[in-house]
Amino acid sequence: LPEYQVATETGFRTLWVVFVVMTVASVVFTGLAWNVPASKRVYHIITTFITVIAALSYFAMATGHGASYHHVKVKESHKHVPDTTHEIYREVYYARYIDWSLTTPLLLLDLALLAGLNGADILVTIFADLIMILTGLFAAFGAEGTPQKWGWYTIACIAYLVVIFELVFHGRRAAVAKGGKVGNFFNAIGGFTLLIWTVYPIIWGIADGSRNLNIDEEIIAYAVLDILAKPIFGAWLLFTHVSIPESNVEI
Ligand code: RET
Repeated sequence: LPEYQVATETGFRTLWVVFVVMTVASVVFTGLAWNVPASKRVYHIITTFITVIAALSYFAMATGHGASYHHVKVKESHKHVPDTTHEIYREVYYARYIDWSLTTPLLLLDLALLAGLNGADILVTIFADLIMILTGLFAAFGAEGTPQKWGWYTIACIAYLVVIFELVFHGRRAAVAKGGKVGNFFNAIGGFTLLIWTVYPIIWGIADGSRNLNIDEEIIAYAVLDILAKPIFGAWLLFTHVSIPESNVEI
């Protein structure tokens, strides 16, 4: 009999909680946008898009949309029992990848505008980021026992290294050159971002990759990360931006 790995009550409750958090953050960020002149609203608008997309993605997952089954045949080498296979159907929330393919470029745009990164570097950063998320999606549905799954994962990690390289080298240099408090703030919020983002591929490896976390535990781990990476990151950026005139974006 195949084994089904699915969310239970705990998982669904967590998805609803994050949906509410993302919705409240979207309302608060919109309110903050109205309290600054239109010329200072660029970060507010980008950051509100991020939490709105997350709210939609969490609504989909909490109502049972946005997930598909990944079928895995695991070979078991029992003594005296040759070639036994064990079938697993594990839920994969592909809605996360749709969310991430839109929100991670927007998060990077927030950081790139703060640093004052040039157009070429912004394009490379966002291109590498899209490759990371889309190859991560292929990894999630990749076949085991072939190079496919971990091959895609490796490619995604290389793309992630390009994103890190852009932020750490070009981003920091541009931010420090802007003078004032921008350099210090970019180092702080950029460091926070790298720390949180780096936990995603680790959770992926333990949950989707090797199935050492059940679906509920996976939902909870990503919930904590998503709240840190979107509403907490966003609130920090918006409140600090208002007090640093050099962080203004001229468009
Ligand atoms: C995957 C798996 C493949 C390898 C790598 C990954 C990285 C994902 C990251 C996601 C960040 C998401 C954020 C969401 C916003 O809330 C796709 C998990 C490297 C870095 C910040």
